[in-house]
Amino acid sequence: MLGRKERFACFLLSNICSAWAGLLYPRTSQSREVQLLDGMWNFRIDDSPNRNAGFEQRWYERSLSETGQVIPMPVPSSYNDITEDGRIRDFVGWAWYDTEFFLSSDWANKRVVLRIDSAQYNAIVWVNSKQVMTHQGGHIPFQAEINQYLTVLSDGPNRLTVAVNNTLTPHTIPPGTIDWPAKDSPIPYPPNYFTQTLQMDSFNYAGIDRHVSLYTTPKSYIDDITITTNIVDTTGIVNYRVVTVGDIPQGDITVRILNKTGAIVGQGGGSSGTIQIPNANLWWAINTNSLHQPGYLYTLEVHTGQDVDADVYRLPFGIRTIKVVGRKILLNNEEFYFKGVGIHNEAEIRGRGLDYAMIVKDFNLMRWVGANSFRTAVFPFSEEWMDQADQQGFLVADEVPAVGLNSLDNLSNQTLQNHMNAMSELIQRDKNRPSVFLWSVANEPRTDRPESLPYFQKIINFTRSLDPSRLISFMCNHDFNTDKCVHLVDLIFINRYIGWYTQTGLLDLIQPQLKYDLDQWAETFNKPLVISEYGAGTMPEIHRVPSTVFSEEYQIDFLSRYHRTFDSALGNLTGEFIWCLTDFNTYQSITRVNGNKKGIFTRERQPKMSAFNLRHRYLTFNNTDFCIENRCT
Ligand code: BDP
Repeated sequence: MLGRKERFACFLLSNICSAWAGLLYPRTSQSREVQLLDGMWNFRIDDSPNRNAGFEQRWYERSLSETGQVIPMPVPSSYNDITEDGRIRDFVGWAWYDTEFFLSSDWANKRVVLRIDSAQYNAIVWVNSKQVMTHQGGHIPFQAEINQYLTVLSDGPNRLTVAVNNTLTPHTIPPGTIDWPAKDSPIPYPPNYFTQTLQMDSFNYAGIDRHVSLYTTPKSYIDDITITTNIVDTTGIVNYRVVTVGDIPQGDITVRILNKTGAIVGQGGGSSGTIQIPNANLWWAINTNSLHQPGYLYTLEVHTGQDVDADVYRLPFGIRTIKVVGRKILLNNEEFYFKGVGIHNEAEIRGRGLDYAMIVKDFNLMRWVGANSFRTAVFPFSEEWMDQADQQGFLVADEVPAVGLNSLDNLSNQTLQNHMNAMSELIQRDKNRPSVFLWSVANEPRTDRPESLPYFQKIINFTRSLDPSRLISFMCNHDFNTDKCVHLVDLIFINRYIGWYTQTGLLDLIQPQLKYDLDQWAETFNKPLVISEYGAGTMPEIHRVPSTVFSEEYQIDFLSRYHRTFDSALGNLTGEFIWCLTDFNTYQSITRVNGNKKGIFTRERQPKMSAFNLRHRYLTFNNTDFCIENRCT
């Protein structure tokens, strides 16, 4: 059952209520099986002038290979980086995929769900020529029960067809535009020529970039679980709510909490309740306090009965609290400082498709530099990625893809609906993660106009109504005296580029101007203040003394001055997120030489000099004397 606030939110926005169906990650159990459909699929783009040939000719009614020439395409991956064909890299419109699969006859009496973990941006899905689901928005799973479409359960292949469209409009999240040459343009263009303009610097990777799976549940099943936790003295308080579908009497639901060694440490029954765990092991962040074990997870195990057709689901969770008190952030009632990194490196993972090796590598890089937190800029990362944050103990600022809402035209009712939809899906997916301390509703939105206020009031109130237990903010690039919405947030995040986008090359201006800026924010708002981005583009192996922009020395000089200033403002500052962990791909532009180069690691995950600088800072935090070349006093 939905809570009162959720029902009210759904009443206001009836078209987003489907998001409140469960999005539990597919996990095996005594009652559930999972079959991955990843692999080599068939692929073709629809480059017909109106990009509509696939629908006019009903490509979903046959094998894609019968409709024209197909190429092999790995799923998961973004199709853009796979071929040598610039038309595929830069394609805008419907791209078509298909594959075939067989099911074990054991599945005949089970509920079968098809789940796509992410398709960028719009997707339509058919099973055996019948449309089974549509979804708008990348980076978030969507799923449907498909039993009625599986006409050939045991004696033939099933065909799965997916059409994915990466077109961004002024009202999508993120927004963009399709630009056609003026009809009466005297300048010649090729026939049917158009371009897509992005309002973000990241490359608009597209395709099926995460897992596709089938999983089974019994016919009556666990649809959703919500856990919130609290701490009283040394006792962990675990509130749970289980949503079931089908004929499951309340009294049949049992809930157990297992510790890391599998011992039962708490029990409950019914679809909601509270379980107390004396002397609980709390969930702590890594690289913060050596007395605390980071990332301690319990398992909530739900059974819907004892007989063979009962459903069983196991959900990892952590016991922790996160609070704002004045200008401080408290994790489990202890003051916390974010030694953070902004990450855009899934841009690369998206380029290659979800890649377990890269996930582990990037977590190893974060551990190595001594970080304790990161931000998923500027879209939600995969669940496999987020699992590592829970397990290793990184606090996460979890962001929807609302990047580039930089004109008032983008702040329409239609955008708001899409934005709310994206928020509710993200919360539905990640609401049980101890790592997630913050819902970030946008990156650098147009919040410096009075007209923006109603929009941001609505999206922030809506987010709070869905999850009052976490903090809410947006990444702000305006000034303390120009932003009109920052009073709505729980803690203030500011992106700052003094010495890079402004005052380029003028290192001496960083400390006085940044200090003034931080002091003004602190005096104006009695809220925690965090630097959510600061960074300088750096070409590895370009060296200059004295330093100049794009050299490794400039990045060090730039960062050192920021760090000095942060340290001088420590009472006012509750954390810093460097921009960014690794270089990443962007759209082509003359301000980006082969992508965004603000990484402290290259795209190949090798350190620039700055990685050592940050590592030293984070591992010897509060040692304000550290400064390469002693040139940053
Ligand atoms: C900031 C944006 C971020 C960009 C960054 C940059 O928030 O998404 O990647 O600039 O240009 O303004 O490096």
